[in-house]
Amino acid sequence: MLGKFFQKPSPPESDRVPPGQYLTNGFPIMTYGQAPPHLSRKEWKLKVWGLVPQPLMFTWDDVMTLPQQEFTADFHCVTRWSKLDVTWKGFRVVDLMKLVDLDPSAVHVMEHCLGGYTTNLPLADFLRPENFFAYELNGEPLPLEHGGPVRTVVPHLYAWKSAKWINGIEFLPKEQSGFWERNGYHGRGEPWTEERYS
Ligand SMILES: Nc1nc2c(c(=O)[nH]1)N[C@H]1C(S)=C(S)[C@@H](COP(=O)(O)O)O[C@H]1N2
Ligand SMILES: [Mo]
Repeated sequence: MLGKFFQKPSPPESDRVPPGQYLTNGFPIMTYGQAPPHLSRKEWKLKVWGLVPQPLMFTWDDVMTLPQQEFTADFHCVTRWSKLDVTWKGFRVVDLMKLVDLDPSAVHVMEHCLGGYTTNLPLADFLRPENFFAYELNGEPLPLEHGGPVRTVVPHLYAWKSAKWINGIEFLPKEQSGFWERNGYHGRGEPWTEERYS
């Protein structure tokens, strides 16, 4: 898929592009199946369950009490396109986690999405300070096809770990596989070491 939209990285960008990846200026939409029905911000809810004292439910108003900020992150899809410097706005995973009394036996996380998509990652990868729940893209409300109203952005792993239409976080005592992970993708998905497939 080389040509107008996909370019070989040239210095100084090349040191930001993981091996086997090509740069794109567009922002391709990668959805397995169809986007779920549109949810307004007021309709959106985030459930947190698993290794917590009791399940929690966060609303839009709840998460708006957290610090909000714009952030810029590179985005690497395992199908070999990368997009540098995507501008989002949201709140940090670690700030939401200050409201969660996590059991020390939790070692793994499942992200659940409206529509049924799931993706898993180790707790330490989930708790990285650069991970966000995002609700704006380039200064506009996050479009439905990119995961609006709210998605996760986990910049240091391949983008299938950045869950669109996020509506649940489950804390687990051991690794469980999400949708693509059950279908051959890697449990962790680190782009610099090309953890593409298991
Ligand atoms: N709910 C959900 N989240 C998802 C996906 C999906 O199909 N459903 N695709 C993943 C993949 S493979 C990629 S590359 C990114 C793509 O995000 P984008 O469509 O905003 O570019 O979303 C990830 N999150
Ligand atoms: Mo992807």
